[in-house]
Amino acid sequence: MDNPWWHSAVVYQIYPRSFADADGDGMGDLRGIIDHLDHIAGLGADVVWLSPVYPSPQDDNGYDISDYQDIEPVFGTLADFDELLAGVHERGMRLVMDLVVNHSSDEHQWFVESRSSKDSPKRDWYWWRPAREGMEPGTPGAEPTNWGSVFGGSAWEYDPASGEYFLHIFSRKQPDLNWENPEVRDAVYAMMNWWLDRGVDGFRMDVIDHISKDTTLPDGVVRPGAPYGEGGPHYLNGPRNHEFLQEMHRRVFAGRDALLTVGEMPGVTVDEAVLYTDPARKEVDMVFNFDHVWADRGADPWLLYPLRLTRLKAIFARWQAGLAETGWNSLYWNNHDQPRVVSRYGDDSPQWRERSAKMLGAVLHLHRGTPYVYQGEELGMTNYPFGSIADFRDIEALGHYAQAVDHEGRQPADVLTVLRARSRDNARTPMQWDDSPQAGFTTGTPWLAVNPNYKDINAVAAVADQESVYHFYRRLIALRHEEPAVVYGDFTMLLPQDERLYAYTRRFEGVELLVIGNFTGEPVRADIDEAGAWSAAELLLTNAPASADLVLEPWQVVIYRRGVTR
Ligand code: TEU
Repeated sequence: MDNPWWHSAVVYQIYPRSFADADGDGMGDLRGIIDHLDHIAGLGADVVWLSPVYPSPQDDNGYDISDYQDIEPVFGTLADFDELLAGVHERGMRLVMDLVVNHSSDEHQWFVESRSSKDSPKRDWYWWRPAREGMEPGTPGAEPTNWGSVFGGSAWEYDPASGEYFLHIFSRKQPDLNWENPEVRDAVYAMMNWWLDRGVDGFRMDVIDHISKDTTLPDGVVRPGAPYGEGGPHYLNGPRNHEFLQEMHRRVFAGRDALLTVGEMPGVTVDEAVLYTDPARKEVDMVFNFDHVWADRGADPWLLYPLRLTRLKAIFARWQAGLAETGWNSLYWNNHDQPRVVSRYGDDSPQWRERSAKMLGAVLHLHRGTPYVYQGEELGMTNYPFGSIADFRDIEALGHYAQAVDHEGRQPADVLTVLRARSRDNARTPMQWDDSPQAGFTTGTPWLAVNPNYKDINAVAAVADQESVYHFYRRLIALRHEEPAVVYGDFTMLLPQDERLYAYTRRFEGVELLVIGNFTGEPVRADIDEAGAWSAAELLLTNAPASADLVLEPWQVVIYRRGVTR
């Protein structure tokens, strides 16, 4: 089979609210994106993924969609969208839309109708259930199951008008669609075809491993001290998930060329990912798994642990091996849900910020898979110095704070410490374009504060400096385009027990690459067999002066290339 184009592609993710505001209302928009397409093309990215731009009450910043076939007025119009799409295509790139169909907004017409009466033809488009047997509807504990929602509180919302509850795994303004109902699936596929006919090149599918639920809806296990039971085992990777994706493939993707489909799948295992991405099964091209961004937390997402490099490496090694023969993975450190990687797994102090950002980029991008760059990552943007809860906007952060402080009696200062490190708002502060007020993001008041470090960290400064993180990422992307071993090389993890160095090789058709990243602020010698041979090899890329004997400077990364007999 021919190798698909996306094997050697790099995707750039835009979070439209925070990218560029062309009309001064403090919120990013499509016109702002159009104005900055050259920044992305200049980096060498092949694909632009747009987080949701559809009409939405913005309860979860657009991941609550009230009309799947239009553009949110704050962002622009369908005409602006067509212009953006043309601008992306003119630059030789492709555009991937966010597809959020596990749930809609409660303000979507489908849900409005569904809620209107128990007899509505759309009643069964969502998960409506009566109160727990023997309980008075609307009273505490009467919810149909004990599941908690991801954003805090019960996963069930009581609707006094009909006396029933509807399911929402996320916020109460994000009711789950009932994929068991074929009319729902027909409507979703029709909408997807409409976008593809308009010219878009694929979809990033939000929580697409949540669409098939255990229809018996059993209670979940309650962890000690937890207010709710865990619904996840009953709605993640459910019995019909593969069937639904195969049907989607037949009804939407089959016969269309050059698409990219990526399934966001919190909790997906390697074995399941092989099934989801085996080309012969015709489901999706690649998945987003979460194991490596959950490497510094426990079962409770709000407990912080220092990163253990051996754990991170074990996770990557498992995924690289598991998908070596069949299937494909995506590679990411950052997106709109993750804190900034340089602040998280690197060192964002002025001394090491740029160097550690480059090291992290290189270590990620040289794996096998399709790399994703999240807006600002190419500048080495950092977490935000949040002062108080009033600085946050994200429904997840606010929900967690309320639950932890008001219901679980935790100390506000402790909860803030966790949010500072973990909140999704770290990723959502405005893109830093230049050193003018508001970092050139807006002429108005930004919806979320600009990071005060924008005078030093901004796109104009980075593009002007050949040694910047931006140009390093540009070289990494070029390397993937030029060097087949980056795309197809067999992966071997070295030094798996080392807590300081991340080292591996890639080998393909007579070429071997060696990557070593130093995850510490101290010099570290890489004790790798044949070190002499490697340091004599061609040094493709590094972020600090290279030594002759594989002693890595603080946060240094080296990428060597040599010929080998096959
Ligand atoms: O995220 C799914 C998801 O797993 C997140 O809720 C994750 O658990 C959380 O962000 C960890 O901090 C997707 C979108 O990427 C996210 O922005 C949405 O809020 C969510 O789905 C609901 O649509």
